[in-house]
Amino acid sequence: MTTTPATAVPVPAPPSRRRDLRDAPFLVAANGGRPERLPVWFMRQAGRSLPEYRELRADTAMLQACDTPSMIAEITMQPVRRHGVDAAILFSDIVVPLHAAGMGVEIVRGTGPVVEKPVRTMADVERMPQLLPTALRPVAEAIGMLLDELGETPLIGFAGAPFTLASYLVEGGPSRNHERTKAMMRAQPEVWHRLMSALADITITFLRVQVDAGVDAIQLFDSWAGALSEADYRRYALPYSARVLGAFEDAGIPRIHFGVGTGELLGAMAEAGADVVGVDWRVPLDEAGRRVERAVGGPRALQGNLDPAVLFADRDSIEAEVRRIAAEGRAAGGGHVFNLGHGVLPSTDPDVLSWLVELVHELPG
Ligand code: 1CP
Repeated sequence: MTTTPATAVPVPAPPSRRRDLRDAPFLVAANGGRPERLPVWFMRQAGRSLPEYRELRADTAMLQACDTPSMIAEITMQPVRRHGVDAAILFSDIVVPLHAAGMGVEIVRGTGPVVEKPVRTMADVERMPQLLPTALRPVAEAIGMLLDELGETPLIGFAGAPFTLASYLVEGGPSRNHERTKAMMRAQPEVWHRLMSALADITITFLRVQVDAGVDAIQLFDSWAGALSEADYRRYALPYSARVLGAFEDAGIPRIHFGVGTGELLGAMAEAGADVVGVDWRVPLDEAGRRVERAVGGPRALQGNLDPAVLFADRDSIEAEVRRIAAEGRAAGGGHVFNLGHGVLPSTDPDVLSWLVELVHELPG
């Protein structure tokens, strides 16, 4: 480690240390190509189901772990070592940039993000702090450590999309129906648009720090966008996700755009500026490919889409699903990155995940 002497002169950002991994199967597929073997990684592969994660996190609060470079790097590496997945995803959370900006947010075990003072009025939005890139130094430092450790395995950076972040801020925590959020869109549209604009800025800063530090791809998680009709998505959410994705159009790395229950939104989410469209288990990949192609006039790579609950079935049933999804992914015509349709469920047997990686690797990309 080198130390930098204190100086009054602004120090320019170091040049990105991004590695040249263009032949890595994950990046070939994400860029629309056909690698020799089908690449696979799992949303929420870091943490959750791994005993080594639970042990490491036993005495450390989630956001504290996300603020500690050595912990970020170690937890990011755990599923790569154990399962041999084709990509690592940075260990962090979608609320980390809100916390780093100084908003009162905690991640409560067994619940998820909880916001101290929900954002519900124009005054609340105007009080929102800006996010300074320097507040994310631990994230940049962890990425630097990971680039050394990962070898040929690409690293995915991520952020929550403005709509999904807004839902946590407006509701004050996880929500089934997003009722206050949807009420704000219609009843206080000027507050809504100011909030979404502020969240797009925060999201761009969070991703910019990760891209400058050298991540090989980014994923925008709009986990709860599926709660919106297409018309509402286009009016109230898409412009802000498009602003975020557009900011990285020339970054030279694939941009993955994912949501849950977004079968009706796949075309609109591709239009927002995705190189890879994430698909949950409700729509077969060949049909998802048709919806995306109709919207943007050409194929896009797809990521997905095994139902995470299928991993609790017997191995023959899992294998049948994997082969069906691989065939549908090939039929879709763009690249295919194998993944689950949503995150790994916490009680998933890690040995099943390792076996699944071996199985997917036997299939052509
Ligand atoms: O693979 C990984 O685990 C990488 C790290 C990661 C990612 C990509 C975490 C760690 N969180 C996320 C994204 C995230 N966080 C999303 C988008 C992805 C998705 O839809 O699953 C969302 C919606 C959150 C918000 C969040 N954070 C929830 C969901 C709550 C709800 O509204 O249902 C929860 C439970 C958390 C806490 C959290 N984040 C990550 C972990 C490992 C945990 C559990 C913390 C613990 O161990 O107590």
